[in-house]
Amino acid sequence: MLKEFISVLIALMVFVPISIAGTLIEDFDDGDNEGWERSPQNKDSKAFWGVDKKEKAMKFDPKGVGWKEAISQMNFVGTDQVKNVREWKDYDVEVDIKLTEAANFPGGPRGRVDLKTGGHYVVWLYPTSGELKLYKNPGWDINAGLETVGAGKFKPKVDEYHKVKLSMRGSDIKVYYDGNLEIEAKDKSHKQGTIAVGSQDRVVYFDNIKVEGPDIPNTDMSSVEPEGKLTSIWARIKTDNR
Ligand SMILES: [Ca+2]
Ligand SMILES: [Ca+2]
Repeated sequence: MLKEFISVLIALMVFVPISIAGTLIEDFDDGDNEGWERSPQNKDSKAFWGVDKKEKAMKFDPKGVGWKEAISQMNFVGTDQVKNVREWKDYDVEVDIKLTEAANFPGGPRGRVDLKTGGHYVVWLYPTSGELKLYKNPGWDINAGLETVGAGKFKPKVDEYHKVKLSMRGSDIKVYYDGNLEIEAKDKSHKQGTIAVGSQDRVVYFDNIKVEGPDIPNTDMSSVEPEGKLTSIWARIKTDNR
């Protein structure tokens, strides 16, 4: 009897937390951007999106092109292990952002991105004025009908990482900067979708992305799988013995 009770207790401890919420972590420390893809907008422009090997973070660099050709975003489109990105509904997305100058417009994180239409919520940082803005947009293009959902403040700092969190629970949308609640809003336009990072025309770094919520599978996007590790070790041994 006691044995049964203990096994039920263990089963509850193991399964209950998993059904409540999961966490996806992406710190780019493995140097790849598996699962990330550029949006259709300005996809072929010279503006750069990719993992900076030294910084071990996602980097955007406009590469000197004008903002209209540079403005773009990197979407998390998922992998074989993470297939349900289009169905993510209630979740928090937290991103470390490093500005390289106190100038507009370095962009920010996006949530509930509809990979078909491009509709989304987005936090934009305005380092020149220290404003934070929460927008909604029905498509990929920033001129497709951008609307302000909320506004707040932050203290712009360059060359160091600061946390921006976009929290979406039903129609409650909140934005935190370094853990402080800065924007509280209500909106129903976008109900589900993936995450993204976007910028307009400033060099900016995104790192330590954390997504938490009931639809999110526990995943480390930067872990080296044991199988992959073994394969590379074997390959090295072979090469060494040649
Ligand atoms: Ca990193
Ligand atoms: Ca990876």
